[in-house]
Amino acid sequence: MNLFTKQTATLALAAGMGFAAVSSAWSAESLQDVMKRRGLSQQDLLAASKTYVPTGKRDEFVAFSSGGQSGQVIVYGIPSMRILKYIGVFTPEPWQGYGFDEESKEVLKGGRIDGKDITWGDTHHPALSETNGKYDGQFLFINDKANPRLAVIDLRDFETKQIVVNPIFKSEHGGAFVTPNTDYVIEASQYATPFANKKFVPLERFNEEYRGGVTYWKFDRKEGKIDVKKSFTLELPPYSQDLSDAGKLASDGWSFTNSFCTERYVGGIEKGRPPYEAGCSAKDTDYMHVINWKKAAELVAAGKAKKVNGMDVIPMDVSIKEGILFLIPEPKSPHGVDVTPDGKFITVAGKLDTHVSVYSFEKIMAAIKAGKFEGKDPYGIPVISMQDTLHKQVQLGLGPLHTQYDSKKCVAYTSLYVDSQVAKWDYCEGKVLDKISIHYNIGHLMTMEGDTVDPKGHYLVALNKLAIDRFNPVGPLHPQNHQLIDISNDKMQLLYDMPIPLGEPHYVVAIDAKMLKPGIRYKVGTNSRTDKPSAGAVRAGEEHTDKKAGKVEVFGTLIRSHITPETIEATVGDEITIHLTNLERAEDETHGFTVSTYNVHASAEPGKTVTVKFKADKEGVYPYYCTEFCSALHLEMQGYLLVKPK
Ligand code: CUK
Ligand code: CUA
Repeated sequence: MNLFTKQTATLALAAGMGFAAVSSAWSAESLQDVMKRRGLSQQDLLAASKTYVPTGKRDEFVAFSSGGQSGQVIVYGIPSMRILKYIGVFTPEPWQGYGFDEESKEVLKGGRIDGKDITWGDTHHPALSETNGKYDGQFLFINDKANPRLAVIDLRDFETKQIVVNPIFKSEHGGAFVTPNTDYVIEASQYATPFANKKFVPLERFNEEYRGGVTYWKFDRKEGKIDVKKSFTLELPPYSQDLSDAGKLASDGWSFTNSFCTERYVGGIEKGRPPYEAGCSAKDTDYMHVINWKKAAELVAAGKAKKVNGMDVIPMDVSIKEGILFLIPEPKSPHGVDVTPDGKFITVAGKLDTHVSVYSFEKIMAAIKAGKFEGKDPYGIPVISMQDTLHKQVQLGLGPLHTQYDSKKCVAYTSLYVDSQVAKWDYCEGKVLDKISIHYNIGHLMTMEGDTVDPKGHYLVALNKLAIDRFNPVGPLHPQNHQLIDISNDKMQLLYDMPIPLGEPHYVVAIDAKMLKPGIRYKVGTNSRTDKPSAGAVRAGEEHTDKKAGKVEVFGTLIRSHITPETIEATVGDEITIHLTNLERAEDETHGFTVSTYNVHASAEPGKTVTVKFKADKEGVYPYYCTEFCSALHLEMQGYLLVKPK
């Protein structure tokens, strides 16, 4: 040990001297020298100084990005755009033991559909929990478009705690968006299917028997879980319902969901019919759905809903009769529907229109109150006229998609997909203020806390669909490009390109970093996925192994640099369960655990108890070890599973 210490000290001294020599040589180089050597302009330098976060310093905002087809969430800092974490959500993620230990398998099990494990997801819209319309830093929700699911992530430890399956839909895109106190998480269906998941209905019966809908998942903040029994769905026509937003302040209690393909077109090129994209964009307008969710919840409480597949569903005729559902035409094949911070206006961007349309909530309410409708849709839902409710229409450019808001009054930003631009505009006066080119083809954009009642301004992130030539080539599948834009001045300034190497992010939300207060250790013996004491936890000195016929159950511990027990004995065919409690209290002292060839892995952060389970189906000797380089004697943190023949 003495020798070890001395040797380390000598090495450190040598390394230190080397470094000192190098750094003094470099410090002779001036800023001008570096600019010349690297070909940087003054503008580049300004951008760099706005994004650079010196070593040891932290970012101002933390962003939670959907991971698209990876089924995960990506966490990064703003303005540095440094990736901080991937959170395993719908897809197993071995670093976190997600899907490889028993605790997380229970979470993934919640996402089973028709008895099948679904081990991927298409995440689109993350939503942070809100209190009084402001982010509170407690929870994150994210949807799975491909399989109609919603996940809850607890921001005390950034772990996925729950996945729920929508029993009414087959796909969903219009979630997750939360109501101002996170009473409900809104999830709208995307592609209409036979109502309530009825098995087979031919496409010829599309208009009559196919349906869409909006689900309001009830969130129980105390439990940190969705309460499926208190959630409900509104049955809607077979339009492709799309993005949604909850009203706030002036419009609290209402929600807005737009739609495309209100043509109710059913394709079939094979049968000589025009393709979907033509049939679904034949009309000049689609419908924004205007829903009184507060009253809908009261109707459910009053027993006016029907139980369908275990969920309360409000039939369309009830919604119409009770006056909680209205439609307003919106130009053409819209995408985003975004309520202004004061809740007074709703911005809709029609992908195939060059305008954004700003609707006045006050005018919508006036029309409803006066019973002034231009007619009904084919299902009898009252249609309020666009003219009666429009505040402004502003011509922005080609392919407007999504809108976010600034801390400055009346200022909004809209993504222009076809033009590859961000437009800054004034929604009160209805005029364009500035435009900036991005690279390339922007989908969503996001400003800091820009969908709350209190946007923070500063930065905007453009979520670009194509990167093309922006990064070093890595094969035909390119990363996506998140571009950071400074919006604190009149003119927008492009600061930074950040490749996203994990799926296609659709939307991202960013919160003031000060609002996040994650824990650094668990109470010793915690099952982190249930937030309850683990039945497998033991304290130091209490480790033991129980053997029953065909079963071996280990109650062990992990602490630098030792796994207790050091050997586990079993007979071929035994079911092995290993519980391990990390006894560490020091920050960042995580131990990992795996057993050779049994496809198990757990990440035990300080205090956590993890469980792996498998069948010892082949005789042999299997090393197990800690998978985190946790100390100088990390490699010695090992043991053997001895599986003897029968
Ligand atoms: S998104 Cu999901 S298709 Cu514009 Cu909200 Cu990308
Ligand atoms: Cu514990 Cu390596």
